Amino acid sequence: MLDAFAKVVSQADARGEFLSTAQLDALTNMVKEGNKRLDTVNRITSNASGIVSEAARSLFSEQPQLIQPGGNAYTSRRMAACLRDMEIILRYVTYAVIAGDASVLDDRCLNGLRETYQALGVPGGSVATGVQKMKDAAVRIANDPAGITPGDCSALMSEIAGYFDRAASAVS
Ligand code: PEB
Repeated sequence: MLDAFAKVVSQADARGEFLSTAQLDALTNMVKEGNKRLDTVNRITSNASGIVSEAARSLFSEQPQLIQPGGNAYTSRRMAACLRDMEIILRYVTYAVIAGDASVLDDRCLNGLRETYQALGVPGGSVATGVQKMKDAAVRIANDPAGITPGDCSALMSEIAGYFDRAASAVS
């Protein structure tokens, strides 16, 4: 598991070189813009259950077969497992955002997840749709200009969207 700092250290060490100017510039920018990252993680974290339930409600209204008899979210046990899975994925996305690096998401959440769903008979494409819906909700909440110092958060928002996309393509 790496963060943005450990990542460049390991890359530089693998080449036996000092940190490059480009690497230092990228980290300088990350520090300078750090409050945006912290605020974003704070907002997503404190709205996590709303993000999960909004996304799940929308998924089940688009794919009602999931909650009908025989569906993969039918019975409270499977519904609970589904909501829990979405929450786990969202939690690892927040870890990746704070770290500024996807490796924690890859190593501890996504690795082997597609195979797990295949073995369980859970439709990965539907999980991916749920993840995309969490992305929309999370970016909307994180990018809301209300009640915060206004600024350009576009780069951070596309980084965040990238972590959700990574999760969605890992399961579909
Ligand atoms: C992954 N999900 C399930 C299981 C595991 C995971 C390991 C099997 C064990 C269990 O039921 O607890 N666990 C989960 C995860 C990590 C982890 C992401 C990462 C660290 O440790 N059903 C649907 C939707 C979808 C869904 C499409 C979006 O209709 C999910 C939610 N996951 C789902 C369901 C089950 C499951 C298990 C329904 C239960 C399957 C079953 O027992 O029939």
